[in-house]
Amino acid sequence: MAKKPASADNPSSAKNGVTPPDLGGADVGGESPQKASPIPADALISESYAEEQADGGETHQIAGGEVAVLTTQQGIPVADDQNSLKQGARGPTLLEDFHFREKIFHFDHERIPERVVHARGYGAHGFFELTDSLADVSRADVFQRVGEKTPAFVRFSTVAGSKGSFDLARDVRGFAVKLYTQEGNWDLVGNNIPVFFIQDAMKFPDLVHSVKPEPDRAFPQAASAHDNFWDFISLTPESFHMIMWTMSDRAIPRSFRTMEGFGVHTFRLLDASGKSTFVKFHWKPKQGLQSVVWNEAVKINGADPDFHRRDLWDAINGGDFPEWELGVQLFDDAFADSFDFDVLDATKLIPEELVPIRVVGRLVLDRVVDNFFAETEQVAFCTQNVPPGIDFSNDPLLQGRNFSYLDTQIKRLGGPNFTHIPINAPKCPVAHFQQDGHMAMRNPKGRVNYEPNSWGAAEGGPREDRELGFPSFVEDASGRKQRVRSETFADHYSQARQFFVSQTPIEQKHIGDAIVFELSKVERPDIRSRVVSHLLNIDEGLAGTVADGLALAAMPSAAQAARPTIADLPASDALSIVKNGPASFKGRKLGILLSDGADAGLFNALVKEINQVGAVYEVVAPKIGGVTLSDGTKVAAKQKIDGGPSVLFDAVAVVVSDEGAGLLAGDAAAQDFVRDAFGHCKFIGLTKEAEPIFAKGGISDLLDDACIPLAGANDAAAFVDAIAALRFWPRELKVDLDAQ
Ligand code: HDE
Repeated sequence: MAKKPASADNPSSAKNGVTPPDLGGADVGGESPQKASPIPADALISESYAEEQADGGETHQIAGGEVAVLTTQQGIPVADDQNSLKQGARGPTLLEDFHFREKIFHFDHERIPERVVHARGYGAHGFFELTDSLADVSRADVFQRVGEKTPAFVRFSTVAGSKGSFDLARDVRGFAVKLYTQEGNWDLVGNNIPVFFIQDAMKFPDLVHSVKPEPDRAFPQAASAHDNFWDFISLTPESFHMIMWTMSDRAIPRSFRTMEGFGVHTFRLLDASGKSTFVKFHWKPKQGLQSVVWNEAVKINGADPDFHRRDLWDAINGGDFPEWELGVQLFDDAFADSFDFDVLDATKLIPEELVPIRVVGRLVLDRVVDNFFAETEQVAFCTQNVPPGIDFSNDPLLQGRNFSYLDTQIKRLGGPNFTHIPINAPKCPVAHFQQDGHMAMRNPKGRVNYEPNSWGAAEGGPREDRELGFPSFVEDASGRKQRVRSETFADHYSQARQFFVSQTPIEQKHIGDAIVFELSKVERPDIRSRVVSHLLNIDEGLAGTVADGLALAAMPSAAQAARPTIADLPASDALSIVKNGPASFKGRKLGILLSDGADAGLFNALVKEINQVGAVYEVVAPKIGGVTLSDGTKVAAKQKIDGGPSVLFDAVAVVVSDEGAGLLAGDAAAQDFVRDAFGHCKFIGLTKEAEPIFAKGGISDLLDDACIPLAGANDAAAFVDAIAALRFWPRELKVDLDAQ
């Protein structure tokens, strides 16, 4: 008996707990369901498993085509997935119901421990292409042949928040890259900030405990604005360079696509002779740097907590593949010895002006994951994964990380065989004698599982190779065994100051605002004051702004500094976001607020211009069904006005009719739309009919050069040109209390 199709009048889901008559148990063991072309098994289960199973699946017909027959994990076809097995219709559930028990058992075990830090993340596939050979300094295969592409997987993340937290926390972003090279996996587990809070891995648990929700109350989530964090920071002067970065707009990026990435530590490159060159790795976004503003970030977190992951998903699926250049700063011992700071100290960077960046490749993300859990959640980065030709330095933070990552993966992924999971498996040959353990998928074959052995080439298995194998840099190591921090790590403020003076005035203002915001959430005045005492060693103006913003009772004296601040380190343009913004609106999003009767010519011209620069737009309207334009054409909306606030867009245009404006002017969401766009210094295009909305929003008297009149189709091109600037910063001085 062939299976009957499930359809509306023959549903497989029984109401009232009654077994559906057409899917009774008797069918299961009966005539085999119709076999046809292999089912798309990989749509249901993991790739390798799918391959093995591809021929074995059974199918049956439902309205719309053939589908796979639901099975248990053991492959037993399931007759009824709606009702558990009972003794009588109203009787107890029976233990015998293996399908029910397996289903619930598996569900109960769906979660794995989230990452202790960087729990919230989002990944994508792509490739790395070498554009300039590094063969002169590194034997690494990945750096030899210009034009060659190496598969890549990248996971971006926030640090402090849980897996389900919002994307726009003020936080460092992880920028972890796995390159599946022909000599094994290379994991460059970096951040979007080139320095770190601490110098010695010993302090990492304390740092992380301090920033996470406080242990008694379990809040605040994904926020550093609380006593414990600032208490720790105020007692850890080495963190102040990093604090300048995390209080800057770097910590609230517009998109993963608009962030830089940094390897942070000094690594080594080794050539074939074993000669070492120090290296710092940089990822430079082709999209230009861009961030949001804090008030906007807070609102985005409510409007779209998935703002960053959605942005990446949409960009890649829309064919706008994000791209970064890989840059290296190369230097030798002589430079390291002459540099003002220790190159092993992860709280310091090397200004690009001092050691220029050599661009050697590009990273392109062109494929989203098939399954979030299988790939993004299970991906396991380890700083110790480096191929021959790349090596570690003695940075004590890096040395500590090399222990931590492997250790954490064993806990998180449940055993030593996580490299068998496809996302973690190298794409080059793997041969060793390691075996067994939880979830072993591919044990070595044959009789021999040890080495040395005398079974000969065919049976004896793999052998070490002094030529091809991983060489560690050969160096002298001596010194007293002691717990100590090197004297060369002692300058904590000079580069913090250098970062601050390298910012444009608006960026400096944002740093001050952010510190005031954070410390205003700190309950203990002594902690607030202690932070200011450190700021005095960085920039007196900044310390004054913060003291004033907090209404501090008295200015503290400057914190005792282990080394006096070097006040005249030259400003570095590379450290500013504003100085490294995009040249066009490409990859950005315009929000167009439309009403019935809106000017069709203008709307169409805007769409044309936006498409031409490679940007996207979304229509926001009073109703999701859309609007009818002046020429009678209908346009569907992407967002209903109260679900599409202007914080979701890089710029907005308000294109409405008189009648539409009359309706919208009284609506709080529409008022917020224009008021927020204005408050966040965005460019705004507006038809003259839109005026009542701005009046009710209370901003019609404030309109400035970045509020651009749109009289008709002819104004569209100039508007789209103007919005390339992304923000009109002079406005902030007028709309922000902190600027008064
Ligand atoms: Fe990490 N870090 N980290 N970290 N880190 C982890 O590994 C650790 C540090 C970074 O998308 C953990 O798999 C120690 C610096 C990223 O999966 C853990 C120290 C930098 C990611 C861990 C540091 C990073 C992590 C948690 C101080 C920038 C996410 C889960 C010595 C260069 C990778 C995991 C992903 C994740 C330890 C400091 C970047 C616990 C001990 C500095 C991007 O192993």
